[in-house]
Amino acid sequence: MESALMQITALRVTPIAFRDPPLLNAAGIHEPYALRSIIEVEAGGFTGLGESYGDAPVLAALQEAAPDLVGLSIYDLNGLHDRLASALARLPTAQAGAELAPGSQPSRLLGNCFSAFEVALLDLQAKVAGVPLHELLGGALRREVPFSAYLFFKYARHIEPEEAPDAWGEAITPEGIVAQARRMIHLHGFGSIKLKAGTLPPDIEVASIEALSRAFPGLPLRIDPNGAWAMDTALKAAEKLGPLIEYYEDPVAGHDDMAELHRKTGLPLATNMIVIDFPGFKESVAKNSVQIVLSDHHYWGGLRATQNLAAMCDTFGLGLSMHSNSHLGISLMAMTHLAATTRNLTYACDTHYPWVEEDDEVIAGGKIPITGGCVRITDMPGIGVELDRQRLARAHAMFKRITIRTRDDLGQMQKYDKAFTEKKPRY
Ligand code: GKR
Ligand code: MG
Repeated sequence: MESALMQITALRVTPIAFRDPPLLNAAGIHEPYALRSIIEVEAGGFTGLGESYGDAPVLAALQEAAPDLVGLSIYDLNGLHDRLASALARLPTAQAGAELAPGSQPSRLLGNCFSAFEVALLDLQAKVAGVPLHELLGGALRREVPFSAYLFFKYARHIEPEEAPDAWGEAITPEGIVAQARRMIHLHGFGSIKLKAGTLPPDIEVASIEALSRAFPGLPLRIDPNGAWAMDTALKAAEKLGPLIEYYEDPVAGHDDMAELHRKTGLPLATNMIVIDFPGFKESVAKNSVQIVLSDHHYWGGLRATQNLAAMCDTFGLGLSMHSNSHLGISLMAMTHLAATTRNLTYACDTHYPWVEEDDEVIAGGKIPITGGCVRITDMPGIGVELDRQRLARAHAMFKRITIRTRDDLGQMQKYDKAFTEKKPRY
């Protein structure tokens, strides 16, 4: 009965851009701006919020589908799926998406769009019920969700002379990485560290983990070369890394090499690259290629699909952690509510949020605090955040001002080094 009254009356998909530092990774380097879409869904005087990728193929899909969702009950998530599937079928075949932003890959479009709108609908459902999102997701098991300090090798400034340097400075040596970790831990109190690798020569990256373990004795450490290392390199690195890391994330590419590396080293291997859907999960179980899956509701098809993933990990004895791309506070709070309600999510989650500038956040009150290494859930209805319209307008204006429309870490790196290619393994 109530459901008939709670039909979607309006939707908005607003593309935004925010500043991003020159962070190095296996694909190249971050451009000066990251893109996101902010989703607003209205029904019964309430507004539900979502946040997703802002790359052109995803944006086009979200904007194509949005009008079709008017009139849908906010509780009808199967209906959401079906209407999205029909809307996306109208789109021309999408171009390639960014490799390190799996949600922007064409094959992931439906799950990605579903997730974007599902979060907004669940926020709306919870607001209508007057309960926090964590209650809708099954109840909070923890009020504070731990995140890890996500470190990157980086340059002091972008190559574009008009872009101002950030406050983090250069980090291209083990000493630079330790200094970056000190600053991040000082600001946010993180109790574990992840190092993005696959970019500088592996000796420097391994030495950086060794330096971190000396500087922060006892803190859990992870390293993530994004599949850029050859088997020999990963095996050699494992001799030094083995005693120091809690898991080894995507050191090599593909199920077969990951399985071989695990057989030879016994180290727990994690991934956000080879298990990004259930067929990939099935292959990993058959080959024992992965021991810890990094979930990410943005490309796993939403919050409820990620709960299914958690149940699968539990069933097959795999660990569960959480992946992140560059994002703002709506995503951070959706991730936090999900993690707070997921029993077997026992590793600190990843987040790029410390790299976001305060002025670039679009939610009321500015950036969400990360203190003691944790984000806290609240009992405010829904996700617990609202948009600040001025901030949103500013971020949208930034999107309109820049020319970046799809993440291109490779192209950005080629501005520094024309000979840089996407060759993998790189080392
Ligand atoms: O932002 O450079 C980056 C990361 O490399 C990101 O794109 C990855 O998706 O964080 C990610 C990861 O864990 O692989
Ligand atoms: Mg990763």
